[in-house]
This record gives sequence, C-alpha cells and structure tokens, in this order.
Amino acid sequence: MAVVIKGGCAHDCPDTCAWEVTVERGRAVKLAGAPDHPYTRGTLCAKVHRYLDRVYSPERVLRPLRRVGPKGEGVFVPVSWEEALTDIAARLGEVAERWGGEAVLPYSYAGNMGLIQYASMDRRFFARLGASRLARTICGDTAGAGIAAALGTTTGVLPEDVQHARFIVLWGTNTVVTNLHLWPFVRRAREAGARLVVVDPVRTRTAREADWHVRPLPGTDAALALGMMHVIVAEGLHDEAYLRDHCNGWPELRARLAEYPPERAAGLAGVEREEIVRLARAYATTRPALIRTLVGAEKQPLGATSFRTIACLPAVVGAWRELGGGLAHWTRSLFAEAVASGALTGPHPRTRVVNMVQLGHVLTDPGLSPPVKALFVYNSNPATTAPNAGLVCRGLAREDLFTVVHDLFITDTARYADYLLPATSFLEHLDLLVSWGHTYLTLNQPALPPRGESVCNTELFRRLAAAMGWGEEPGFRETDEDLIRRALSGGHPYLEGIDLESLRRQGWAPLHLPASRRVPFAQGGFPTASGRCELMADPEPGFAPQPADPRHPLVLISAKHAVHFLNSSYAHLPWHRRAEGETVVSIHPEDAAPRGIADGDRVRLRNHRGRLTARARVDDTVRPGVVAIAHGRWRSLEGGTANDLTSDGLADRGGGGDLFGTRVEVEPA
Ligand SMILES: Nc1nc2c(c(=O)[nH]1)N[C@H]1C(S)=C(S)[C@@H](COP(=O)(O)OP(=O)(O)OC[C@H]3O[C@@H](n4cnc5c(=O)[nH]c(N)nc54)[C@H](O)[C@@H]3O)O[C@H]1N2
Ligand SMILES: Nc1nc2c(c(=O)[nH]1)N[C@H]1C(S)=C(S)[C@@H](COP(=O)(O)OP(=O)(O)OC[C@H]3O[C@@H](n4cnc5c(=O)[nH]c(N)nc54)[C@H](O)[C@@H]3O)O[C@H]1N2
Ligand SMILES: [Mo]
Repeated sequence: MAVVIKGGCAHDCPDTCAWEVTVERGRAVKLAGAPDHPYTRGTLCAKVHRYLDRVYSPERVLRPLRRVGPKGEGVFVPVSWEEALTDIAARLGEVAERWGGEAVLPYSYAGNMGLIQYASMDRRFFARLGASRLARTICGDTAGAGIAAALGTTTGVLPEDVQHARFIVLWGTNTVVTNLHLWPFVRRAREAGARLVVVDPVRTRTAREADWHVRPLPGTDAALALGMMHVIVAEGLHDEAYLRDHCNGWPELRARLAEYPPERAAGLAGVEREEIVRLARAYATTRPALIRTLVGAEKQPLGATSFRTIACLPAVVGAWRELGGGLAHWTRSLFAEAVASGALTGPHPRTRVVNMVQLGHVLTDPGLSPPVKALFVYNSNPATTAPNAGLVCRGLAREDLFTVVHDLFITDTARYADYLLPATSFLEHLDLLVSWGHTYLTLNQPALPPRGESVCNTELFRRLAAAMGWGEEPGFRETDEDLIRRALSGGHPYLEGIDLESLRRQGWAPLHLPASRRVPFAQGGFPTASGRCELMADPEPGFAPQPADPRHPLVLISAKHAVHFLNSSYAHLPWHRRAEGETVVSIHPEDAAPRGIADGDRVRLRNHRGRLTARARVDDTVRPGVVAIAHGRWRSLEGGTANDLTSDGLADRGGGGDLFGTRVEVEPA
C-alpha cells in the first residue's frame, strides 16, 4: 500500500519547494513537487528531483564514526552513540574548563534551512556552553546591509507580483539556475509584453534567455547604477514628487550623480556609454519597472555599496508606486516578523563573535585568545564552501583541534573530523520551513524513519545536552513538536488560522499578508527610522575602483553556475556529478589568445592562495577580464575546488566576504 506524505525541501534556496513523497512498504519510491502549491507548481529543480539519490546513497553515513587515520584522509571506524557522546561531552567539557567556553566554536550554516533544524536546540546548547558566537555572514548579509540602509528592510515586491512588471532587471541573479520557481512569473510578465534585462558579467543560462544582457565588470554595479541615475535626472525622467514626499537625501544624491556622467560610469563599469543611456531611458520610461536581486553582486569589497546604490533606483523613478514595480529581494523578514524564532534559540551570553567567512584565519591565527580548540560543524561544509578553503583545511588539519562534524556524507570537511555523526535527510525528520524567496509556510513531515542510526540536528543536541548532564533542564526537554508549536504561537496576524494541525492537513499555508503589502511603498512608509527612503545613509551610494593586481589580472567569478549542485551538496553523487561534467573555466578569446590558451586546453588558475586545474572553454560566456568557474566541487574528488583561490577579505558592510573580487592568472597546464 502506497502512502503519500507532504513535506518540503529545506535546502538553502529561495524556492523552498513543497513536495509529496510516496512511500511503499517503508521505502520512498517517488518524490514530486506539490502540484497544488502556487509557487512550487508541481516541479522540482534539476538537483532535488533526484533527492532520493541522497536519501538512499550508499555513501550515507549511518553510524557514528571515530577517526583512525590522519586528519584529512577520512579513515574512520564505527562506534556506538554512547561512546561518541560520552567522549565528545568530555572533550568539550575539558576544552571549556581549560580554555574557556569561547575556545569552542560552532560552525553551521543553512545546509538545513528548516526553522528548527537550522537554529534551535543547537543554539541553546552552545549558549549553555558559553561558546564563541558565529557570525553567519556568508550569504546575503552584505546585500541586506546595503538594501536596508536605503529601505529599512530587504523585503520589497513579492515574488508572485513579478508577473505585473513590464520592465524586469535581473540584477546579478541567475534565476533560471538559482531561483527556478520565480521564472514562470517572469515568463508571464514577458507574455504580457515585459522586457527582460540581465545584468551579469557572465552570460548565464538566464542571460541567454533575456532580451538584453548588460555585462559590467564585477564589482562595478554601483557605477552602472549611478550612471543610469545621472541620465535619468539629466533627461528629467525622475519622479520629483516621489523623491520630495517619500525620500531623504535627494539634493545630496543629486549632487553626487553629477560626478557620474554616463561616459565616466561606462569607463568604470567596462560597458559602452550608449548602453547606459539606453538602459536608463528604458528603465525610467517603462512601467511597472522591477529590479530583482539576490546575492550575486554582494561578494565584493564594495558589495553593500553596490546594493544600496541599486536600491535608490526605484525611488528615483517612482517605481514603487505600482504593483510589480520597485525592488524584489527577499521575503525572509516577513517570516522573521511572524515566527517566534527567538524563543527557539533562546538568549546567548555575550561571548566573542567569530566571522564565518574568515574561518581559515580563525583556525590558524596564533594570536587568537583563546584559540579555537574545539570546532563543531553541522549544516555546512566549509572545507569546500568557505573562501580561502586551503587555509581552512590547514586549520582543520591542526592536531590540537578537536573537530566534530554532523553530516549525511563524508564531506571534505568531515574528512578532518575526530568524530563524524550521522545526520538525517529531509525525509527523516520534522520541521517547519520558512522561506526567503516566497510567502508560504511549509510543514516538513517525516516520510521515513531515520536511516541507520542517523539523528536530526535537534535530537543530536538534546543527546549531547544529556551527555553534558543538562538533560533535565527545560530547554533541552522540548520535542520537535513543542518547538514548532512555540514558533507558531506568537499570535502574529500573518499566522492567523495556521497551527501545527492545519499544516499537518494541508502541508503548507500562505502567510496572511495585508493587501497593502503588495505595493509596500506606494505612499512611502519605509521601515527606516525616518519612515522615508534614505538615499544617502551609510554606506552612501558611490563607487571607488579597486586596485589592480598586475600579477593576477583576471577577476575570478565562482558563482552558482552549476545547475546540478546546491553549493557543495550533490557534487559527489554520481548522477549529479556526471550531469555537470568536468571542471570548466570560461575565458574570453581576448584573454585566452595572448596566454596561448585554446578551447579545450587544460589550464591552471593560480594566485597566492592556491591553484586549480580545469578545462578551458574559450568563448564569450564571460566578458573580457573575467574568468568563471562553478563553485561546489569536492577537492577529494576533483583535486581542487574554486574556493582554493577565493579571497577571504570582507565586504564593506554586513560582514560578508569579498570572494567574487578574487584575482587570478590563468596559464596552460
Ligand atoms: N543550482 C543552484 N541553485 C542555487 C544554489 C546553488 O548552489 N545551485 N545556491 C542557492 C543559494 S545558497 C543562494 S544564496 C542563491 C543565490 O542566487 P543568485 O544570487 O542568483 O546566485 P549567484 O550564483 O550567487 O550569483 C548570481 C550571478 O551574479 C553574478 N555576479 C557575480 N559578481 C557580480 C557582480 O559584481 N555584479 C553583477 N551584476 N553580477 C555578479 C554571477 O555571475 C552569477 O551569475 O542560489 C540558490 N540556488
Ligand atoms: N566560491 C563560492 N563560494 C561560496 C558561494 C559561491 O557562490 N561561490 N556561495 C556561498 C553561499 S551563498 C552559501 S549559502 C554557502 C553555502 O555553503 P554550505 O552551507 O557549506 O552549503 P553546502 O555546501 O550545501 O553544505 C551543507 C552541508 O550540510 C549538510 N546537511 C544537509 N542537511 C543537514 C542536516 O539536516 N543536518 C546536518 N548536520 N547537516 C546537513 C549537507 O550534507 C552538506 O554537507 O557557500 C558560500 N560559498
Ligand atoms: Mo547562499
């Protein structure tokens, strides 16, 4: 007898799909997008439609493992949970006693983005231990800092209202690959006559679909936006009334625009003057005009400035006045308002804060006091996904570092673990899914019991708390259901009529947003301190060219260009790896010819951080001055990964990294 169980995908992705799992005789035999869900619309992406490959992979870690080989080799023996928990609790206790709780560093991200599996028991556990706090900055914080400086929020136009726009700029976002479920709304708009522009240094799959592809040099988006605004004002296409009634700082911004005539902006951004003029005119005169951003342009030294400058454009032309006009970025803040997530994590003592994008430095800095003596990694794979990953691995290789990893697979990070603990797949635990890309809550109901001896994150930290002797404390006694009920119990109007029982029946539910939320700033009302759009708040709109590096003259973009990988997830599964093919670096003919590189050659990318070999694709996928390689590959399988080369400097605001500002040289291998 087959049963169908409603759940959802907790990957770190804006689409947060609702799915249905068919289970026959205890085995999941089919997984499909929920057909009735207005955003999933019955489809899953190229990676997740094969999620059962993950669930039933013969490479799943099914028992606790203890390292027996050298760090990095991934040689383990199975041990009992009892033995692992007792030893881990003792080691964490020793470290905390000898070096202080701050010598313990949790490192997690959104490998599981579900509300309770992302952050609840784990946060309580590390707070109780007095561990260092991790600044989880690797994704979106820089963009958010820039946008919020102007708007007071990162939530503008809602994703389903993209269909009402008639001029759509996908600004540094690769929708077809990274945000597939937004695409039908873009397509609807186009069917109704919308023009689609993509702003990206790389000719992505999305750019190939667009009416117009603008390709600035990486990190120069602010110059492009300033040049556009200059033209808009010079031609009188700005919305004087909107600027007067709803914005602060217009005279100052206007004065600044004088410094960015289109010929100067064109020189800075590496595009033609005429293109900026045409783009400015089209944007200012076609309505409703929408700019869609995610995170592509944030990973730059001036990433926040890029986003805050882009965020001025809708106010300058009054695009916020119409349904579908304005800026569409995230929806996360809607859930943050509605869901009582603070009650899930609890308070944390004010211990030191460690920035995740500098993990390599943190683990290798001899001056750090106290040093990190115990590292606990879950929901993330920093040996592959953190910038300057070679340095991360050197840190992980430290003999005096006690490392615990909780994952489903022996990732490149797990190979360094002293203990590797088995984690459940999304089919094997309960969770409530919020989204950063749409406005539906989804209940992920377990379709299967945990495989082998795997446990979900909440259960792991309950068990560890018990091993530490804290098991009777109320915070560690709550079940996953308790946590979800607590999250939904705040009485927020967006959650009206939604509780665990209704979600169990329906699987998902839309947030009850007021109709006015769809045209959020038509009458101003920005959630800034002043209630107005802040055109000149910190960081100010502006642009400063970055110093050139003559030894490494090419900018390396290592974005999410792999359709079949989700960051490093799936990059080891046979079907996905085969579908993606070998490591390829795209290089423009103008850059390839002087280096003696022909299409199909083996080449080496190098800089002072590392090197990587790849097959050259010589064509105009990238613009001159830029090379591109997909991120996510496992060094243990491919011999290297993009982050071996990436910069681990910081962006200007928000704490995120500057990893797409990386400079390299490329030579025949
Ligand atoms: N298939 C797939 N989908 C994913 C993911 C994945 O790994 N694989 N990851 C998920 C995650 S974690 C996230 S955060 C989202 C991210 O979603 P996106 O933000 O759409 O993805 P990115 O690939 O980070 O960046 C988008 C584009 O920005 C371009 N870019 C780089 N630098 C610049 C710049 O300076 N200016 C401009 N204008 N463009 C620039 C890149 O070439 C890239 O094509 O995707 C999610 N979806
Ligand atoms: N070069 C380059 N680097 C990047 C980016 C880029 O575009 N280019 N993008 C950055 C961005 S935006 C992001 S978000 C990060 C993402 O970086 P990571 O957070 O490291 O993402 P993944 O590589 O998907 O690793 C998630 C891990 O969590 C595990 N996992 C999944 N579910 C669970 C669970 O329930 N419990 C536990 N314990 N583990 C689980 C998975 O098996 C996987 O190993 O990468 C960043 N790094
Ligand atoms: Mo991300």
